[in-house]
Amino acid sequence: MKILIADDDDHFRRLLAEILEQWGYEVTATASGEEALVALQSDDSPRVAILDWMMSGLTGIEVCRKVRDEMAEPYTYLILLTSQQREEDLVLGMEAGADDYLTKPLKVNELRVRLRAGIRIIELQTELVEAREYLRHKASHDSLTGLWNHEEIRGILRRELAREERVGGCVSVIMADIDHFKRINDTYGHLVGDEVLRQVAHRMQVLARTYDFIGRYGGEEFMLVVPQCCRDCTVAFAERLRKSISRESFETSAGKLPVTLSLGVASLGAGVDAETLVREADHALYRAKERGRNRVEAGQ
Ligand code: GH3
Ligand code: MG
Repeated sequence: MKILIADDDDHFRRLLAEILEQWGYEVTATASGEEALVALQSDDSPRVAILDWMMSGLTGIEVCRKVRDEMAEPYTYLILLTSQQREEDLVLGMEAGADDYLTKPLKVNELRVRLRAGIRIIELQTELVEAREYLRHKASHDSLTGLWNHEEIRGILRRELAREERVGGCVSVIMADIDHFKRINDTYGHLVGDEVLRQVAHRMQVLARTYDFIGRYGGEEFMLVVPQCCRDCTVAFAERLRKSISRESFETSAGKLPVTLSLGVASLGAGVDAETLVREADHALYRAKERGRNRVEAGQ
């Protein structure tokens, strides 16, 4: 665990660093509030900081305020060091966002237990954030393919349409559906069908730009939201997707299986609502199926 210390008294700073290092902590020692703030705002910053209240320049209390105002996450546990024992000063320190305080001269045993309490809080907070991120991911992604799920991809489309309306330009939608997928399930079983779904998703992800969004719309149907790309550009993209699926058979536990995709493209300017765009893409997909599958069709 990394601990930051900030104290402009060289002797005290060195002493504190030595104690902490003896206890096995990795120490980042800084001699001013400004330096401490930079270190706390850097990537992989220490999650626990011991800040001297009185420093020339930015004081410990000001560092606390700035950290709380400017950095929501990851949470940093802040301990103020003070020789002022007046109660109102402590209240001020805690109100500025400090989690705890220690008074100088330092009592080593007290430092040890207070640090342990702080680290426990940081560890609990890390666990909570991880659990929240896991749930957030689970709620927005399809568990089989890892793509955005139905609700999320629709939400993304609405957001992208609202954004394009502000900045101008167009958002395109591709609806893509695996051809005769039922046959794969019926012939080789549902699990092989799942393998194919996962691999189709993966091949699409490889081709997409980082700002394209791919969702599993349902069953063997996918929806792609393609920002900043109008009709011709999206048709070309859909064509690349189609080829990347049909070009090479899929390696599955039942052997190599050929798979094809039919795609419908809709591309409309600002002011169009999500429903209309999806309906247009759906109609185009339907035409692609009717006209023989393994092809791309586009709306007007
Ligand atoms: P078309 O070319 O007209 O799209 O024919 P299709 O066979 O692909 O379409 P159909 O709608 O008849 O069948 C889709 C099948 O996809 C039926 C359903 O059981 C299967 N399916 C839906 N979700 C999953 C899934 O998560 N895993 C697997 N293995 N199959 C699924
Ligand atoms: Mg299908």
